[in-house]
Amino acid sequence: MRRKMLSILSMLLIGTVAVFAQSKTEKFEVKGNCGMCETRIEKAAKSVEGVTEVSWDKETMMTKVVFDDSKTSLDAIQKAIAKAGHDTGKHRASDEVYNKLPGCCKYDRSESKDDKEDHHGHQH
Ligand SMILES: [Cu+2]
Repeated sequence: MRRKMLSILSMLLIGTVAVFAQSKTEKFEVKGNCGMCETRIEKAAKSVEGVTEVSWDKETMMTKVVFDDSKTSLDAIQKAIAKAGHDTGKHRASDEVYNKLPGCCKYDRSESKDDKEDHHGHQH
């Protein structure tokens, strides 16, 4: 009888922990250039309900997000960032939004570098 009570009690405890442990931390890449991009990316991610923390690093282009797993998903967050003009691993920003970004924010989005070589050559 006592043993049974204990196992019920521990099951209850595990259940309680699962309910409260919904805060998830994830990292993913977001393309960007400067401090303005940082503001834009973080603002976009924070506008998603359930996101509590965002930080984008312009050196590594990695975004760290903390969010409530029951309210939103990594996919929804990346979608919101893409909507603001920044490519993420899962979602690509539309050309229209990308073209509206300020000049300094036009990050290099060429996956195939073949057709952009002429920018780097300085032969005269
Ligand atoms: Cu920028």
